[in-house]
Amino acid sequence: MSEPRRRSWAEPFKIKMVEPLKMTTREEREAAIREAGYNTFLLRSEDVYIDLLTDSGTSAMSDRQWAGMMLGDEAYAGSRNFYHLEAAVREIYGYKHLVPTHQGRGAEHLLSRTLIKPGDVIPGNMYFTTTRLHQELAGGLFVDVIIDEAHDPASLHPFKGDVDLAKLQKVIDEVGAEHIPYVCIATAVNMAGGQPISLANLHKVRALCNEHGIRIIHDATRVAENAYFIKEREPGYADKSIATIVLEICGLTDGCTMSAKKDALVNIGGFLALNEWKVFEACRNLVVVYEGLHTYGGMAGRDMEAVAIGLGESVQFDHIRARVGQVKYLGEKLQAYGVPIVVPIGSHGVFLDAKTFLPQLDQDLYPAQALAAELYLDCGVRAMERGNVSAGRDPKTGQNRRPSLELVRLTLPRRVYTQAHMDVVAESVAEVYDNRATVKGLKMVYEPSDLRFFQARFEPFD
Ligand code: P71
Repeated sequence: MSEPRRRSWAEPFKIKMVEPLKMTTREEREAAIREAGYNTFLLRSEDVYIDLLTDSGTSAMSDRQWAGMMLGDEAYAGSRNFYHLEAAVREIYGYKHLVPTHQGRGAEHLLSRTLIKPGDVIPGNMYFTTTRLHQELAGGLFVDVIIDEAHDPASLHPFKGDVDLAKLQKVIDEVGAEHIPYVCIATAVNMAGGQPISLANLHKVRALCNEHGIRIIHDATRVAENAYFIKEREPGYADKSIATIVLEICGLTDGCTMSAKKDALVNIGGFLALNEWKVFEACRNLVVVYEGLHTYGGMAGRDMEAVAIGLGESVQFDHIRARVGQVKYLGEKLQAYGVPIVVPIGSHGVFLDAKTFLPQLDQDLYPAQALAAELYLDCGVRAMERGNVSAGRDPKTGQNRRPSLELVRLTLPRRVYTQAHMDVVAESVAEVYDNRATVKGLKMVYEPSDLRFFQARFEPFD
């Protein structure tokens, strides 16, 4: 049977269960954001209409995943779901050994403690908040080796996740390969705006690391989304399947940390996967200290089953096309209105360029934080700050890092919202854009010492 003729894509699923949304009044939202210290992380989800805080753990599971939840083998040791997950990781990513963890940062913790010695340097294609913190807690120093274009929201480079090989070579020359336990390579680089790394670049990174005997550890959190962009944009890959591309990416690296809450379409879960037996053995020793027995690592049996099934769904072409397609739909609506966003439009969300959006605000008045609060006030859309608050303070100088990218992320959960929701979001952003001259900055009145963006509190700056 031939496929029905189709001019545009549509969601490759229909909806079987719904969750009603609550709408609020402007007065209610004013009270809620004040109460939350102008930090969208501190809002109650009940006070949010369309929740674009994150795509992490917020996706809708499929009927097959829910059925898998009923097959949970909740034995303390040797759960059948662990073996299923191990087989899925071997088949879909190609890594040999699996250490389950409760979520991505659990894997980062075990890996950092195992491989990093005080004084070590970890080059990477842009920082991620939890990843860098675990590297620092283990005594390491993160060094950014992503191409310059990644720091420019307006650059149209198709692979803004690429590594600048000259920067990487310089780090190796300066500190010596023996002080680099691994190079950290993220796919669909989150903080750059969901920007992919090309396979051509990753092959070169591999060759350089081979020359110096340095490992590559892959942050595989959004590897399927990266693979979709490779299929779309990289010469020679148009006819390859997402699954084949994912295997090629993973095959160029020595192991991965994974937050299964993103690509793998579950509400909780993660893992570490490694090819080297010795590193695996060391991490497996630590997992029982910090997470749980090595055959569940903090997950219930049912959760491991849902991850195993979700990994398979993540590499289906129709799924990933609709997922990235929905992000593109929202991004193009905003572009048509002239709203400054990070280009090319990324994989998991649309990133508003708050510096250009609110040029009247100095970066220490936290323009992205202020813009996220303003968006919530307009119609109850919740976004996330990804700028000066997220970047934190430089441990040496104690000053705000004032990163080049000062962004507000409108992140799309997978399989959760419809095109009509995207239209509402676009209208709300446009409304705030029309009134941008009236938006004021914020001052931080409470600052936690670690990952301050989660719990920091602000007041309007007059
Ligand atoms: C996201 C998250 C969740 C999050 C984490 C920290 C601050 C704000 C939001 C989590 C990731 C990620 C990458 C590339 C590792 C983790 C940690 N992202 N690597 O984007 O995107 O995983 O949350 O499961 O511990 O909202 P974890």
